[in-house]
Amino acid sequence: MSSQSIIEWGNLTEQQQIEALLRPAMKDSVMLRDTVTKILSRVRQNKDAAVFEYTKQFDGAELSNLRLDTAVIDEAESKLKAKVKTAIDKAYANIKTFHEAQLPQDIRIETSPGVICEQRHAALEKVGLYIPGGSAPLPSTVLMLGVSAQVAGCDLPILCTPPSPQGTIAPEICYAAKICGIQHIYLCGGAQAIAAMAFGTETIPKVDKIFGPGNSFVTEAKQQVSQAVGGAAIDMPAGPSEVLVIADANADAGFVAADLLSQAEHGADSQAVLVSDDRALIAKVQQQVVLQLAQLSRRDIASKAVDNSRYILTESIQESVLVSNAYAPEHLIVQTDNARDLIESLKHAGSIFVGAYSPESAGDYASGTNHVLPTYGYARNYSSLGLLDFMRRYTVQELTREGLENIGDAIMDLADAEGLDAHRNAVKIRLTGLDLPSVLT
Ligand code: HSO
Ligand code: ZN
Repeated sequence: MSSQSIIEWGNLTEQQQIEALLRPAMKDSVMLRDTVTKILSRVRQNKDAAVFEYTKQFDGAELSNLRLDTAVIDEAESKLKAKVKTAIDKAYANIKTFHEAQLPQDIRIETSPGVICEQRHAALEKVGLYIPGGSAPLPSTVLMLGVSAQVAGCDLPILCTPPSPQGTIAPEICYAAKICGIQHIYLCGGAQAIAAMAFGTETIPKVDKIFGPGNSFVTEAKQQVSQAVGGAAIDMPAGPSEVLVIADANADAGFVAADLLSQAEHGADSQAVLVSDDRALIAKVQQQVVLQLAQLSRRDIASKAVDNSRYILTESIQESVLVSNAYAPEHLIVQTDNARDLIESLKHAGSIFVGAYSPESAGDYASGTNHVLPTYGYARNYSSLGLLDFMRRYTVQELTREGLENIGDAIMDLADAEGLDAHRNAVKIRLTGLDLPSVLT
């Protein structure tokens, strides 16, 4: 990263500025799409049999049952190190507190005399939570999705995660699921898991909405099932994880470097961007990155992401804010004097971490906010995951005769303006009756 050159924002043309903030192209190959389409249609047709086959092919596990025995879920707690259990419990409590506070208020209002309108909320009944496997098991993601489903009151939350070749999953995942009230864990991953949850199999129930991060196959599968007739809704589109740090001359270069690296270690395609108005600070961060990177157990992965990181020098912190707004980062860390004063002007970010003592890791694990966030610039138009994503809102209305009289003319005149006679008649027949020719017998 030290070899990474500093981009001087003010010297770039508008086009160069756009290019400086481009994400790496998401894999959108025909091969990826076709492979996923094939997996979806085979799971749709052959159900469990196809999932067993793909689990053998992709995860190397020969299973006799796709559902994890509930005894395994119950025993997981005894397999955890005490400090891990305590950490999961602490994170659970904070995430629950924050998500309980998000419970929405129903509305009941009389818009005109005799016209009652209500907005109510109901939990989605069946939700599917996807937890990726791979090099690091993610109990924190189980908590983010599982607590939300639990607090919302979803009846049947199910969880899919790929098994090891031995057909097992990490006890941390099982324990986190258990405290979120999840009894149904299925041993499958990838596009086949998304297909199974979207369409249902003999063993895996069909769900209404699928949540959770995943690799490019999972992301593509989520996109395809969300468009398929009889498929499932999805939480949000996803790309590689990313962080943008805004730091001024007084920021601690070691803190900033640690934050950039905590993003970089997620994957080779992770994005880490530093925007600062101070050239000396950028240089210090670059040195720190080199020093800290060398100590990381995942330095091979992190160094690939570090190679794609960007250091942008601006004229002022106000200009840094503009750069951040243009990039729309998933995570935004602000390490400047009076960081809180900038919040109002930071328009597009999935989650904002304010001040020197608010690392991204806090939100990733245990502060209480949800770590499922819009990536890839979607922070411009998508929300961070929250309780409402596990609910649907709907309306109720009730009019008295007086209520219908009060708004009847407006309804009938609008119906006339739209040329929709039957709509007008549905009011007229109630208020004055219709002049109909007598029925001939
Ligand atoms: N930073 C990731 C979440 C995560 N970090 C899980 C550690 N574990 C995406 O927000
Ligand atoms: Zn993270």
